[in-house]
Amino acid sequence: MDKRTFIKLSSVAGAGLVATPLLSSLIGCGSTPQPIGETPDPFSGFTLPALGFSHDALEPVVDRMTMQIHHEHHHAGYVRKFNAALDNHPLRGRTLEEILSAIKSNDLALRNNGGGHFNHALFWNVLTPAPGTSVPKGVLAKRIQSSFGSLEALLASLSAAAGKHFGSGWAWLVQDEENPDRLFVCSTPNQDNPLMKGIVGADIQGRPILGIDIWEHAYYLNYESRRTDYVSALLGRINWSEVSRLMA
Ligand code: MN3
Repeated sequence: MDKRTFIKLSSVAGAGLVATPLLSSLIGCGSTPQPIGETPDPFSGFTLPALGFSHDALEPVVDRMTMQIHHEHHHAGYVRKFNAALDNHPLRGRTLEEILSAIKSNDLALRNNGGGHFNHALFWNVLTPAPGTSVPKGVLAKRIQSSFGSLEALLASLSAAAGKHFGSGWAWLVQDEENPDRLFVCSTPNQDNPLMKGIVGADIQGRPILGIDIWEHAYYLNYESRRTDYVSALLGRINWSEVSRLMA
């Protein structure tokens, strides 16, 4: 897989944008048969990506039931409603990243459900069941060093952003698009993310490379109101090679 990450892959695979029958069949989301005489529509909808691990693989950090509900109900619901919102929408047929960067703030169905799909797909990918086996390396390690001073400082910054965020949302590690060497931490409400140019402030726009779900549904069964405990446990299960791959 090249460095352009799962985002690109999941955009293509999820959107079913690729019109060639070979790739469509390979990625398992080819176009549905069209009645003769109608223009074929290659868009067949975004799909729920599989988890790369079993529901209990992150225990005790994330319990099996939370993981199952989160993936099969919450994330699946975002995908379903996102596809419904794209029906007859001018952005239908565009890639996921294109859609997110073009969403208008008052287009709540697309904003909430498109964001929900992207954010969760990224979230599953940057988690690993194996604690302590992955550390930032290479260019990512250098960028963390130059942007934060140390990995510990980055993790403290993520914990602080997650801890002080009011209500539901996400804490992010973001790559600055103008200066790719610069990484920064921020948080966004609900299912917004730093790709949403028409919605988030210019100071937090960029490429999200690590996201922490701080909705209560992500941790409440196990941690109740102890969000900080959840975040610090989760930060021990980050798949840094995936974070590195997500960089532009
Ligand atoms: Mn969630």
